[in-house]
Amino acid sequence: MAMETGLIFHPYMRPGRTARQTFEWGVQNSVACDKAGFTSMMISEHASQIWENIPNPELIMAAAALQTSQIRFAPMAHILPHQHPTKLAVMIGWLSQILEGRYFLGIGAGAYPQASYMHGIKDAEPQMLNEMVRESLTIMEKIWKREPFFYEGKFWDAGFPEEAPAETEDDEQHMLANFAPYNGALPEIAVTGFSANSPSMKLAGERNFKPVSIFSGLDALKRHWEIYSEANIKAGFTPDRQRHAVSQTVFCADTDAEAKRLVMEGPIGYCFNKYLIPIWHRFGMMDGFAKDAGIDPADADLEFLVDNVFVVGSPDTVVDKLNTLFEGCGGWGTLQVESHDYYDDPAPWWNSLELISKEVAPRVKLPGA
Ligand code: FMN
Repeated sequence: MAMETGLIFHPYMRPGRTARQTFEWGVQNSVACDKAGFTSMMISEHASQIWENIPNPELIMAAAALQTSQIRFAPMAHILPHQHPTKLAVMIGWLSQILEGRYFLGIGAGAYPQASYMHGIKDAEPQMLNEMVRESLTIMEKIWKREPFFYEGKFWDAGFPEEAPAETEDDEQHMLANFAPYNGALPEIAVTGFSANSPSMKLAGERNFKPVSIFSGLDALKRHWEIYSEANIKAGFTPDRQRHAVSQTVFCADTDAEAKRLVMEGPIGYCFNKYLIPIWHRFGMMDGFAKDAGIDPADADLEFLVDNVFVVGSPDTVVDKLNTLFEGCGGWGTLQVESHDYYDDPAPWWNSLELISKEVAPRVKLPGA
């Protein structure tokens, strides 16, 4: 079994990109990844960030449904505290039918307090957000079952009506629409984990959902797996590292020097200097990377990240770096490549995706292999 490759599309478009450009870049990436053999594409949902400018990941998936044939899509993540669970459950069911099952569902509590604020949550306490995630899931699962209920929750009320009997033999006006996910099966659910003592990883383990982490240093990643597997075993399941997806900045070119130049001087370097390095300092992510390399987090700059944290280089170098990373943390099943804004000059990006999927992934040693 080979390591799977996925794309995660946040999409880190530089300020000034129009909605049309972002949307077009999303659909182009889905088609390119489908052709290159990527198994999944995850698309973020953000209402507040100019650099993460997709409020409705489902629109890109719907546009890509008719232009792709193999790749699976997931919102990563729908932010459950920000919407009514029935509205979301019905949309998800319909989209999974449109995609004829090439769909799984990423859920999250929300990363940015500004986005929570916009949805009426003034003090976004993690504990409350996580409770909202759990209640939303309970309601969505009931809606997908299509059995009559009425639920009065702490955050939302919702129900499913009884279908009225037919008045005459050929009467169809009483029939209820079926927006359950494709084939009536629950979609696979994936949960995003970020913090060291991740409540999301605990939820994923308890419910046997797919764990998805952002790479934020070896300790955090090892901790995610521990939290997930402990909860998973306690709930009677057998944890499978193959299901763990980890997102990482990966860029491949024909030579190491070319790859480093394209990252330092291109869209990835620009995005990190302007947006992600300050954010990583703010969210404490830099601490883990600095600890792994034995430096002061304040000294972590773009070149440090390119050389020590990102996976950048020729295919041989990228394989070596991934194998070393896997030895250090136990490995994972899907490498979720972080996408960037190569809209103006996409050729190096398409080349990188092809190399990662065709020349790197088959040579990475998987956990237990
Ligand atoms: N938060 C968002 O507001 N929108 C997103 O699209 C989003 N995507 C994420 C993707 C990944 C891979 C990860 C790891 C996190 C993402 N988040 C996103 C953050 C989550 O909403 C949430 O804040 C985080 O996973 C909480 O993790 P914790 O339970 O480990 O503290």
